[in-house]
Amino acid sequence: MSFVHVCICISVLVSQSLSVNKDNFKSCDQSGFCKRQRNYEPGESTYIALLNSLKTTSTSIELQLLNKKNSVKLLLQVIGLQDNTIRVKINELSPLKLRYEIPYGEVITKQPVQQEIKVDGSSQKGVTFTVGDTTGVISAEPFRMDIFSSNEPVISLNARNLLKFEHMRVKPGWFSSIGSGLKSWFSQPFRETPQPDPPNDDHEAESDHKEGENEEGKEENEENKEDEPKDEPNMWEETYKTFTDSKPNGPTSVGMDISFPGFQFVYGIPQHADSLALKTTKNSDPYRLFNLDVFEYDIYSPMALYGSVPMMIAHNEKKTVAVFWHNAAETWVDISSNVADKTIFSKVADFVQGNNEIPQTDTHWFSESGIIDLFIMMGPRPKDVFRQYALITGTTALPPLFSIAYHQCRWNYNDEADVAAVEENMDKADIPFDVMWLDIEHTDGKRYFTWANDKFPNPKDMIGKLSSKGRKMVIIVDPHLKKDDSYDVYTDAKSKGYFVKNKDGSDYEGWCWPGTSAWPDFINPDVQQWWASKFVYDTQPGSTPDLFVWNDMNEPSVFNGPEVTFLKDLIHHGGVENRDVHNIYGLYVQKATADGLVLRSGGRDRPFVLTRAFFAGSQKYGAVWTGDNMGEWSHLKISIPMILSLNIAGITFSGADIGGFFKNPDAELQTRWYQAGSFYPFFRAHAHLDTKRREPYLLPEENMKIVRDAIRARYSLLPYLYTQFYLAEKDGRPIMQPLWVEFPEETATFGIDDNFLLGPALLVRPVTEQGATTANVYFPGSDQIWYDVQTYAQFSGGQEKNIDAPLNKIPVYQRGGTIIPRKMRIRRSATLSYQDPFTLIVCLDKQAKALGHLYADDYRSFQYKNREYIHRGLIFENNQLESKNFDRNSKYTTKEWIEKIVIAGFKKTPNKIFLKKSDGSTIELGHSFNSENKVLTIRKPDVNISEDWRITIN
Ligand code: NBV
Repeated sequence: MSFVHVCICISVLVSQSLSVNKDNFKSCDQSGFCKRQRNYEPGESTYIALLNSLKTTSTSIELQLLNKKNSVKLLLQVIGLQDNTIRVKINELSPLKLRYEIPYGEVITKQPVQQEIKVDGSSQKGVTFTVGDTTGVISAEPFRMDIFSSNEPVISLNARNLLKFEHMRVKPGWFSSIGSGLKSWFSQPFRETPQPDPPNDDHEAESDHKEGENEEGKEENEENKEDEPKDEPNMWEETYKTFTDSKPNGPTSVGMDISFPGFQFVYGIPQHADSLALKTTKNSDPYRLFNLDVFEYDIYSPMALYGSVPMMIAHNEKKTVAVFWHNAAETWVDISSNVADKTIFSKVADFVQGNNEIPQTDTHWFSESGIIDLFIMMGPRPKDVFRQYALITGTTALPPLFSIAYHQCRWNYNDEADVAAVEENMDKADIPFDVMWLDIEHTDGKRYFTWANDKFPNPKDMIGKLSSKGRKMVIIVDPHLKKDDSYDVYTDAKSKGYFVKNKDGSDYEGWCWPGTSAWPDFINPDVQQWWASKFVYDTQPGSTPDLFVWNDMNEPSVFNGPEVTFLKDLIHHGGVENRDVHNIYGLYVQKATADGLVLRSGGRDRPFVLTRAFFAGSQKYGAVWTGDNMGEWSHLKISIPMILSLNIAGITFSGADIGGFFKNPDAELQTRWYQAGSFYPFFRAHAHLDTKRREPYLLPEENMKIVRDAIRARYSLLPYLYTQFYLAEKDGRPIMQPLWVEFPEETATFGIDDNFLLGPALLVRPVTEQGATTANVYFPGSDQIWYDVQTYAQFSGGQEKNIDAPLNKIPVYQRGGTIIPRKMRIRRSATLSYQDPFTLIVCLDKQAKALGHLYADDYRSFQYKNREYIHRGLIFENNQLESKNFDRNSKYTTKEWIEKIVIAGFKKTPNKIFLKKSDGSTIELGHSFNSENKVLTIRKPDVNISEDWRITIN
């Protein structure tokens, strides 16, 4: 099939039936290791822990695990980490060849700080240990590990005996056919046997790997050849459709069960188009984590999508724990539960019989290669788990302010005149926006870092015009480079040997948008630097400080590859197979791009890069979106759990294409989508090349006005959102949050994923049903008051209520007890509002108190890391509102001031209101009081936001 054919097929598909072609993607049964691992039923356990091999340091425990069937030994390491976290590594004791481990740097920035682990006792039965508040028991025979929090078991490893390590071995028949010289060479390890992480204190780890032990391991392997698992098809070579994976290392998968006793709900492991609460996979494939470009993806499906975060949270009313499976190979996760599958009748029967079985969720994880490297985060509450995970993989980098405003995108804006016309029309319709986007058609023949000169002859002038209104431009830069000897980016990479290689060492070539293409090997740090250097102003044509980047197709997507991606036996830097690093390729593309944007400003300005493919840790490098969704109501609805799932797995700066990428949404759907999207952390409208134009000013007037209001409301909220991003950078908390994050004890919230919280203070229930004029809103917290953000009408927490929601209404509520900073003067772009004054919205709780944060800086550079920011604490109690410096280290000055304060839930008519400033002066302030809705408005305090002040209401 030619490239033209591929394109035709794609556009035919766009106009015809829209649903994924499942034949293009493997089911578990079609994946050799998935099938083997999933069908594995060990009956009696295969592994025992050899207690006489116990070694300890002040921060780690080591034990050998013996596979009784084939005598292959594994090395178990349990490492205590700071903040109630435990790392469990299982690797082959003496692998024939070093198994891949993700290096410190991009996923996990550096070796996590270790914490003391105390061995409390060891007997014939096993070993007990303590790390911080956590107790663990390693049972020897059969091997299992149980983790307790306050004496209750919360996580068990291998409780179902599904630990299975396909140890590296010599291909059957091959060993006996080679000469003795080769045989002895082969019995040496290819590289050094992996060593445990060194402890980060003075105690030296005793080396476990004594001389000769590798030999011994090999001998065991050889001696026990008969006990090797039977050679099944797909172990040494695997064919899928017309593609053959040569599998030079044979079967190397690793798998283990992880149970969560006491937990009925588990969440996480994005990216899947599914509900937030994960389902049992009894009647489906396991959830798959393998970065893929899935054309027209199905919803409510465990199929893999563009990115992978192998992190899962288990939550109940008392505890929250999480696990992070640190492995970048293709991974599948099976979920079963002892309650979720029960019908209402069996639950009633349980009740009648007094069978109060403790709920439990069992999961089974398996990856095609690498090692088991599991981080166990002990919570005990959601915010603790987010912090613990952030200590491992990092937090979302504080984005520049413009990037959390509204983005106008389409495949494609045709030329400079088109860009100018869209901008003009947006201005005429008075709809603010900050960023214009250009898709692949802006390039010269899909050669990234070039411009189609006929359509975009003066990119710098075009960007300059946008800049004059404070706006920016984003262009797409995909990682496939057109094979063309006159294309300097391609020839440069080629001459440097920077492309991903075939197994024979030649450059890999595949098809993508430009035709035959090659892919820079982003796993190589030199390639990352080389790529970054392409964004330097002198190098990147048409670039200015207001030009930012979008990385698409970085799973990577290869039109003629197996499952539309790389072959697994392609070779990366250091001889590593794609099999080992597949899920981190996209992360490195985004990282290298972000590095480039930082480099071009000499380290001064914050980058903005949107990526489609991602992995754990991608939050450090920019934003993520949910790819090619459809302009259908069901896709609007699923966008909420998809973004929630990304948020709880650390990828907080995320959103979905407003309007849906494929198809032509009608005006109602577009309107409702803008309303929902105005609360996504990343807010961008986008559409496929073949769709009708749908910039918001093209909507029928009534809809246009509603959409304009939604976008303008987003702009008024930017100070609050920006403050939330700042706080998220500090402690890893999600921005878009499931209700249970703030109300962890409220069981009714555990299954809710159509209401969410934006930060801690706003409850949002977007309308996602066609024709709906009401919506069921769940108001969490029986002691809470919620205020409608438009009317200040009050609703008590702890109830679900059907609310009127005609087309112009977004059910959004501010929580009593919170203070939100807003900017009410809406300009053409957020950049133009840098110096504008704030309005504080104070919503009182039942005790007539409220708290809030206000964060401000220059909104674009890294200077905030040099203390140039303002972080105020806003406190309302005893009828006084006070602004206190939250951070004495900060030293930023600004012209921004406070022009208005709204206090909702104020019970009595105020008499006089005074403002006391930091210089000691006191002035009386004007005010008005609405006794009907209990809203007090204080006018013009006119205080600079960096000052201390206090307002007293008499
Ligand atoms: O670059 C074209 C599109 C892009 O608009 C979209 O957002 C990406 O997800 N891209 C995919 C490639 C073509 C998809 C059919």
